[in-house]
Amino acid sequence: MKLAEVLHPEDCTLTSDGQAMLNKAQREGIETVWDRYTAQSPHCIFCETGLSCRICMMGPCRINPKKPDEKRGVCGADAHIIVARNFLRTIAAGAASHSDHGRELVEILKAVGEGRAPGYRIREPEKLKNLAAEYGIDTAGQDDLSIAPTLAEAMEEDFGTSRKSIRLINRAPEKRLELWDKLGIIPRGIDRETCESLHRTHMGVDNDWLSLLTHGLRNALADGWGGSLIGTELSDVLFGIPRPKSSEVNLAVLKEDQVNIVLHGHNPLVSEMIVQAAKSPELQKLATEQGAKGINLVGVCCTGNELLMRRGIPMAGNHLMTELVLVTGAVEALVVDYQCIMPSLGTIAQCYHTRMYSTSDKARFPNAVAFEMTPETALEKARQLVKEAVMNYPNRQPDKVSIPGRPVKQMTGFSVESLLEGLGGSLDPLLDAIKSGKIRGAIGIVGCNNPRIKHDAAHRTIIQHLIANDILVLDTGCVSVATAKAGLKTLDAIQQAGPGLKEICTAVGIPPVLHMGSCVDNSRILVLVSAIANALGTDISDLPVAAAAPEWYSEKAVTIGFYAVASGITTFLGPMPPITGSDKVAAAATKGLEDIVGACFIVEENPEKAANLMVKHIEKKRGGLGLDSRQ
Ligand code: BF8
Ligand code: SF4
Repeated sequence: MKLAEVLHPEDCTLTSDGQAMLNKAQREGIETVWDRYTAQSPHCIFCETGLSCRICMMGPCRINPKKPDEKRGVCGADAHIIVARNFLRTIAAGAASHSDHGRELVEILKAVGEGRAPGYRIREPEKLKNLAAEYGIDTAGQDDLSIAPTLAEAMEEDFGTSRKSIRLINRAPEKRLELWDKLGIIPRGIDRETCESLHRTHMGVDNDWLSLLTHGLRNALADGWGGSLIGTELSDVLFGIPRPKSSEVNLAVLKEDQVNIVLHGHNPLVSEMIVQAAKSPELQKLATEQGAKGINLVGVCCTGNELLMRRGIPMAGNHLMTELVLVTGAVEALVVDYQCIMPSLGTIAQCYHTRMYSTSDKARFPNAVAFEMTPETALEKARQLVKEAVMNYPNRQPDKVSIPGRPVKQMTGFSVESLLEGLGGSLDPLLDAIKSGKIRGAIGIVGCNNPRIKHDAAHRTIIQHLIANDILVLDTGCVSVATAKAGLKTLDAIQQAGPGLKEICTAVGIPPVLHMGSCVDNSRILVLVSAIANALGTDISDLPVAAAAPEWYSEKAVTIGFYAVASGITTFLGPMPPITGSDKVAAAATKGLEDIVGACFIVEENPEKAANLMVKHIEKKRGGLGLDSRQ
C-alpha cells in the first residue's frame, strides 16, 4: 500500500494551508516528514526509553528489563547509568548548538570593532555599553567600535576555562545563585561544561546517575544563562532591540508575482545581510526586468523569528511547514544557515525550480549549493545570492504553483526592553496585575513541532485554555507560528481571554500571547522572570510561572527545558524524553528535582489534561505566595 493512501492530511496538521500543501505533495508524489515518520514507526523501544548505548565498540548494547542476563551492557553499565549518560549527551548537544550560535555573534562583534565586517554595525550603543559594564569594562571615553572587541574578548572568556563562573548568571536572583552555589552547579565556562559532559559520558568515567544528572543541570545553565543569552544580547546589539510591530503569517505570505526568498535556520547573521541586499534598487530593478513585481522575503523557523521580531518580515511557517513551503512551487531560493533544517529539503527543491543554498561551512545539505558566508564576505555574497534568486524567477513553472489561503495578521516584537517601555518604564503594572489576580500568572510556551503529534494542535488547544483562564502566554520558536496562525497574536484575540487578562491587555494594547522571539530568546524569559523575582524579593521557583514544550522534538528543546527547571521554572513536556528506562532518572526528572531546585518536568501529551495541570500549577504557586488562589 502506498503511504499516501494511509496518511490523511487533516490527521497530520491542524492548519488549512498545511493540509492543502500536503494534498498537493501527495498528488505530485513528494515524500514528506509524515511519510517518513510513518515508515519509521513503530520506533525502537530501547531507544525510546533510553536503554540503548553505542558509546563504545564493546557494544552497542541494550538493556532488556525483561531478561535477567541483559540487565547490563558489556562494560557493566546498568539501565540508570545508560539512561543518564544518554540524557546528558542530549543536553550537551543542545547546549553546544545554542552556544556555537552565540559564539558566532561574539566573533562578528569583534570583527565589527576591528572594521572587518562590512554590512554589520552597532545598532544599539546603549545596550553595548550596559553589557560592557556588566563585564566590568570601563567604557569612559571609548567609542562603540573600541568597546566592541573588548566586550567580545570578555565574552570569549565565558566560553573558556579561565573563569569560576559565567558572567551573565549574575542576573539571576540572589536566592537562586546561593542555591546553585550550594549544589555546585554554577557553570564555569560554556564550552567547558559541554566538554565535561562528553568526558563524563565516555566509558568508565562518571557512573553515578545522579551525578550525571546534576552535571546536566550545570551544562543546561551554561546554555540558558551563557550561550543563548549572549546570542540574544549580541543579536540585539548588532541588529536592534525588537519593538512591537505588526506583520503576517502562513503560506499566503509568499507572493505569486514576486521573487520569493525563504530564509531558514537560526542565526540572523546571514539573513540580516540578505535583507539588506534585497533592498538594493539595482536588484529590485533586475527583478522587474525578469517580470516580477518585487523581491519578497519570508522566514521560517527561528531565523524567521529573528527577522519577524526586528524587521516585521512575515513568517511562512514553522518546523513541519518547511517542506510544504517548497511544495507551493513559488520559491526561487531557500537560504539556510543551521539547525532544524531537514536534509530532505534540497531533494524537494529539485522537484520545482527552487534552488537551495547553504551558507555555513559547518552545515552542508544534499542537493544544495554551498554558498559560504563569512563576516568579511557576507554582504557581497548576499547580493550575489539575491541576484541568483531573481534570475531564477523566469524558471518558475506556473502550472506547479499554488499558494493557499490568505495571510493572517500578527503582532510581534516583545523584548524585555519593549515590554518595560510599554508598561511605562517599570514592572509595577504587571506585578500589580499579578497580585490583584487579574493576571493569574504567565507561562512561556516554547519549542517545536513533531510528527508524533498533530501539527500545531497541542499548541493551539493549550494556549486557548490558558488565556481563557487569565494566564498570560509568552511564546518563542515554532509554537509562535502556531499561535499567530490561530489569530492569537492580534488585539481581536483579547476577546478569547478571561475577564482579568482581557482588562489588562485592552488597557496596555497588547494581545494575550506575546511573541518573545526565537529559541535562543528563551533567555529573554529568564531575564524577565528574574527581574520579577527580584522585584518581589523572592526566588523564581516561588513565582506563578511555568514553561511548556507541548510538541518538542529537538535536543535543544531538552536543554532549554532543563535550564528552565534548573532556574526554578516547572516545565511541562508533551512527548516523554527517552528516560523511562531508568525509574530513578525518570523519577528524579519528573519529581525529585522539585526538592532540589524547586521545579521539575511534568510530562503530559494530552493537551487538555496538560492545560488543566498548568492552570493548577499557577494557582498553587499563587497560594504559596499568599495571593488569592482558585484551588
Ligand atoms: O530553535 S522550536 S523546531 S526551529 S528547536 Fe527547531 Fe524547535 Fe523550531 Fe528553532 Ni527551537
Ligand atoms: Fe555497551 Fe558499555 Fe560500551 Fe555502552 S559503554 S556500548 S553499555 S560496553
